[in-house]
Amino acid sequence: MATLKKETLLEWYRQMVLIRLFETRCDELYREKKITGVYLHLYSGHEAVGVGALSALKPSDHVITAYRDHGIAIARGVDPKPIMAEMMGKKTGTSGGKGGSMHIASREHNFWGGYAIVGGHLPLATGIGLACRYNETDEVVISFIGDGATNNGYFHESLNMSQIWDLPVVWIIENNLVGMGTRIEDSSGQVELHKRSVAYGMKDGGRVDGQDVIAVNKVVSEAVEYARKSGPVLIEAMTYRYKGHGVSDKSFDKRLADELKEWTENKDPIQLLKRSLVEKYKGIQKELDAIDKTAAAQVDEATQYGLESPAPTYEDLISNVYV
Ligand SMILES: Cc1ncc(C[n+]2csc(CCOP(=O)(O)OP(=O)(O)O)c2C)c(N)n1
Repeated sequence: MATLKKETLLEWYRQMVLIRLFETRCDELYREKKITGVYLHLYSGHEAVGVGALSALKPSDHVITAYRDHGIAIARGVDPKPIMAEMMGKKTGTSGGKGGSMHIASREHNFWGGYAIVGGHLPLATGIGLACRYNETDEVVISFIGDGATNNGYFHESLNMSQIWDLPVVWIIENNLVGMGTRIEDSSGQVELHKRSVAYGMKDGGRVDGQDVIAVNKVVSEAVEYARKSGPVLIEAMTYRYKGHGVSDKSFDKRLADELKEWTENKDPIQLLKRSLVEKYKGIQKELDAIDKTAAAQVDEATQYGLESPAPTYEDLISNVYV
């Protein structure tokens, strides 16, 4: 923390607060049936992983993730307005309203999505890494991976090939201890998932506290620099999701009530950073309050934008659809 600028820390705080408020609003809008669809996966609790990791990238670098993607899009700098419109299935959404919450993407930000098939985006991350090397750029790809995706065949194929070809991919496992309702110890023989790197001869980026944005940024920054020059790295960030698998999953909260209490009361990434900032900088509370207020207004604005945006027309719906 000593070597980081106050502005940097405040920017990370701002992004994390914006994500949390955005997700909380999405939860409400889903209950009001303004956002529809079978699932809506919130990033609440994971904020420090996305924000810490993506702050290590340049705009020319690449990002890809699974379906818990709204927070990643915000951390990548995508405007919350089209993200919200996408969730409401509106024409002004990031994918014209045809993708929905699991398929947020922005070409302009080299944010390649948002994928619903568990592990399905991992070969794409390898492919983007191959394109970076083939075109002789110095670009890097960050691919987020759920712990539940690490036992899917795509994980093996994608990580192995990235190592064979020394591709510039930083693989970040967001280990939130469960895949839907299955505990990591019930799905993996090796529960320290970063150790999977040994199987591929890949650089082990280790296990990082995913609730500590500063720690995440440090580990990922080193990995990004390594990946630019040398090849892939595997990192495991320990985190926790504060809501159910999707917003309609109630059983999760009941089953793990004690664990949830511990992670929300003592390991909330926003509160941890806030505490450090208040200790270090006298009188910073006013600045933090102003950031909270601006973020809340931005979420209101995004909600209004989504609600007022038109639905896609029939022509919109049949465009860019290939059979
Ligand atoms: C190939 C495939 N199998 C099963 C599913 C159903 N499914 C959706 S999410 C999920 C759990 C994934 O957990 P994890 O990768 O840990 O991500 P998290 O939800 O914890 O972020 C499963 C099994 C799916 N979408 N795709």
